[in-house]
Order: sequence, then C-alpha cells, then structure tokens
Amino acid sequence: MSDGVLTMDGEVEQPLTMSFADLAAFAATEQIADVSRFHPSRKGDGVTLEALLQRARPKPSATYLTLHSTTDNFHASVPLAAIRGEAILVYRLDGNPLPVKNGGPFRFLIKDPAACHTDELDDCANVKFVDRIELTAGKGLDNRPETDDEHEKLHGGKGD
Ligand SMILES: Nc1nc2c(c(=O)[nH]1)N[C@H]1C(S)=C(S)[C@@H](COP(=O)(O)O)O[C@H]1N2
Ligand SMILES: [Mo]
Repeated sequence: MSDGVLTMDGEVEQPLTMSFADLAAFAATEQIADVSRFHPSRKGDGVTLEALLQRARPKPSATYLTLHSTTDNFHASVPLAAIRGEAILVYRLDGNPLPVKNGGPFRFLIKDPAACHTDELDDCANVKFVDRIELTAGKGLDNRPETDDEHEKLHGGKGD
C-alpha cells in the first residue's frame, strides 16, 4: 500500500492510475501546498480533485464521486456537482509520500467540510488511504457512520 497507486475509474472516458511521481508532475497551478491551512491537524500537499477529473473526463452519466479505502473497507459517495472545486487529493508530506499515519499514501480532503453526519460533504467523507475514486451513476457504496454511537465505535472514543 505504501508504494500505492490511486485509480480513478467508473463512468469516465479515460480511467487513470496515478502514482506519487505522476501527481508530483502535475502543473504548479494544479498543486495545493500545505493543507494545514484548511484544517490544522491535517498535513501535506495535494493536487486538486479538478485536475484529476480533467484527465479522467467524467461521462454525462457520472453524478456521484465514490471514494474507496480497501485498507479498512471505508467508503463514501458524494454528489459530483457539489464536490467539484471543493476537494484536494493529498499525496505528499515534506517531499515524500504521505505517511499512513496521516491517512496516506492518498487522502481525500474537502476544503470546508460540514461536521460529521450533518451533510453529504461532511468530515467523514475525508477518506484516508483512498485507493480508488469511482465515478458512479447515482449514489455508490457509502458506509460512513451516521450517528454519534457509530462514530464512537469507529474511532474508539477519540471524539471525531
Ligand atoms: N479510510 C478511512 N477514512 C476515514 C475514516 C475511516 O474510518 N477510514 N473515518 C472518517 C471520519 S468519520 C472522519 S470524521 C475523518 C477523521 O479524520 P482525522 O482522522 O484526520 O481526524 O476521517 C474520515 N476518513
Ligand atoms: Mo466522521
């Protein structure tokens, strides 16, 4: 997983597999430095979701962005129109691949998420260890916690 690749597939014209080196080679205008600006506990640099979508080219049938973490079987599916322009794929910290303890090698990050389970674009959709971003026709797999109790179970009482 630490030598990971990220896949973008589903309802797209051009499925992608992206490595650390591929993402690092994106244009400066597609890079977002230092995501701690958006949330103090989250670290690293990323590329815009938009930059990935421009390469994969969603088909008209794509209405949701479905994020998969195979590592811990965590999934979130959010409306494509709402998430476009609002998210970053974090892949680098201090010039190296994003460590697992920071949610790496790839972490999805909504710049200004709603509090947990208050909106489709909530903090819970900030999927760590994301290895596949699937464009789907309608809502896809989503097992985000829906209640405080479920959060408690998922995070072992850490309070997030
Ligand atoms: N892979 C994965 N991503 C995940 C989760 C998870 O359990 N597994 N929890 C989600 C939830 S419910 C929240 S609130 C945030 C917490 O992010 P943090 O650990 O950076 O605070 O990560 C989200 N991303
Ligand atoms: Mo959450």
